[in-house]
Amino acid sequence: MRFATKAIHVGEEPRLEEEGFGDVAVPIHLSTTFARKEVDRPTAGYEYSRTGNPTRNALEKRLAALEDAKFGLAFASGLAAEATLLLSLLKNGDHVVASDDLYGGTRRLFVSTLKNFGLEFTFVEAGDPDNVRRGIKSNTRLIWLETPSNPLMKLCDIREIAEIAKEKDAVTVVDNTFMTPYFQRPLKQGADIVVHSSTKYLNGHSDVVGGAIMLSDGGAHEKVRFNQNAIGCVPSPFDCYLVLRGIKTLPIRMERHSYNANKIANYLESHPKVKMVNYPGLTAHPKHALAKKQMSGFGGMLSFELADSSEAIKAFLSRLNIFAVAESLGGVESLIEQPALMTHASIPERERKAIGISDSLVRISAGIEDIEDLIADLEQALEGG
Ligand code: P1T
Repeated sequence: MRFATKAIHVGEEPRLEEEGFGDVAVPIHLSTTFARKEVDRPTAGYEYSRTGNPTRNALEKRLAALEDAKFGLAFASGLAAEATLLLSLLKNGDHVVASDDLYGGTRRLFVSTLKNFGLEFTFVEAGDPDNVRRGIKSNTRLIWLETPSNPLMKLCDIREIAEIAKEKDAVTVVDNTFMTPYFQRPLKQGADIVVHSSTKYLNGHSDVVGGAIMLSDGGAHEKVRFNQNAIGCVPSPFDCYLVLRGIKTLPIRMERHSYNANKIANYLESHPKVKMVNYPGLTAHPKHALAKKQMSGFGGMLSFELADSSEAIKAFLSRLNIFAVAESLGGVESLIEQPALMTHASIPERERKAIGISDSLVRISAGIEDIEDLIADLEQALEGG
């Protein structure tokens, strides 16, 4: 089965026999518990909804299929997935090498929460695989990559870094939120585990907070599955239904997000008030060649720096009519934000500057509206004042 077919059908096959009604859309199983005929035999394998739920099960099958993984697991948020994963695979004293440019909340989880449990983190500019190699220590168990990164759209070579990790017996995890499996398949390139904030493109309509893990190693899956239940950061059946519904249109949405982002990036690149644009689809992007090799599209995210003062940037943002000034990304509506003040404000200023996130950086999540309207909105906001 190809991608768009899987996105619609896997996990949601109509049940025509037994007790089935032939539903073509998965039922939302709200029941928190499941009665059994015999005390030692859960009905159809279901006991309690934190442990397993039929609607979540349908979503988990779909998630696995999209990344060509053996297993998929759904969580209550992207960060819940990340925390559960690291607490499942690592123990006190283990070390992680992570790319330096990460979603601010991921970095906060690592340095403010998980550090207190004896996990160590080293952040490196992973665009150069030698930096990853140099970051590895005798206790390194895991490499964490975000490519393209949030918010600077930096890329790293998954294949090359996964090989370095394998030499050292470390697991490679890729946060594939920005590209989605439609444009990038980290597992095919040697990574061991993929994580997602399904809040973003997978759901695609800015009405669910969710997370996902996809992997093929049975041992690792068992540990994460155990802690999905033991820690309990599970999504509601209604949220699972919404993500399943959102995924059905992922391929056509991603094409349009990418088309619009490409047009916006080109428009901004030639605007005199714009100092620089970060978008992997631009030939000026330092990793454009890697982007063409590693991804099958360039995605809907971009960031840029304005030459203006922070007051002027504030005024520019307030003049926008169609773009909403908001955190998050990956929904059908276009969003714009200033990472230093919003999504990445939890990173101390000195570290933020060292990574390259300047106060004048602006990030766009291109929606799927008509591109003429989006460019016109940016144009009037840039020209105004
Ligand atoms: O928000 P949550 O579903 O918990 O996902 C966290 C997360 C993980 N990984 C990436 C790449 C992300 O972008 C996010 C969340 N990001 C935003 C809210 C944002 O505006 O960037």
